Amino acid sequence: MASIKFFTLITMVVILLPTIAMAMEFVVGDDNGWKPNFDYQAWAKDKVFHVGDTLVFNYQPPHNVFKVNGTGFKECVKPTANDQPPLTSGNDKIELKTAGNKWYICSVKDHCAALGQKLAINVTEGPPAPAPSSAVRGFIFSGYQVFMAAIVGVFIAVAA
Ligand SMILES: *[C@@H]1O[C@H](CO)[C@@H](O)[C@H](O)[C@H]1NC(C)=O
Ligand SMILES: *[C@@H]1O[C@H](CO)[C@@H](O)[C@H](O)[C@H]1NC(C)=O
Ligand SMILES: [Cu+2]
Repeated sequence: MASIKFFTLITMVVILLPTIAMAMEFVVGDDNGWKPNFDYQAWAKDKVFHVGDTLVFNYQPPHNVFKVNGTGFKECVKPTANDQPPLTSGNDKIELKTAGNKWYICSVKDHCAALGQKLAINVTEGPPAPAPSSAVRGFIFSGYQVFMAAIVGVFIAVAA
């Protein structure tokens, strides 16, 4: 009964898709990209960033992206050591791996200090709302997934 196996496979994909989709990709500034004279605090204000999400910085050189600490953000000072080079690709993706506050600046001229090319976000633990009905070893099962799994179970029971 290859068709049952195929159906089951497809259904499993449908079940798991929301899990994959839960990791969000945030394009910083949306269509404005990463540039001077844009209010990134306003952009970030109504967004919730979770561990596992990704920030995408789109820009034209010579802008860049330095990850800094709170002091570096406030004073627009890039890291002194060469061990933390800036991102310069113009399409930089940064995965948010830990919770807490993260700060990013452009170090070119006065873009950060005078022109607001700086971003501060607060990354929160855990999956986005709605809260999962159960969590198993880091795998999150939403009510939707439990529902779909139940349907597959019934189908297999009937087909067997
Ligand atoms: C912030 O970063 C700067 C530059 O990398 C460093 O010198 C400073 O010690 C850091 N401050 C804190 C509080 O970590
Ligand atoms: C960051 O978010 C966490 C969880 O929502 C909160 O407890 C914490 O106070 C926030 N930190 C700042 C500096 O806003
Ligand atoms: Cu810049």
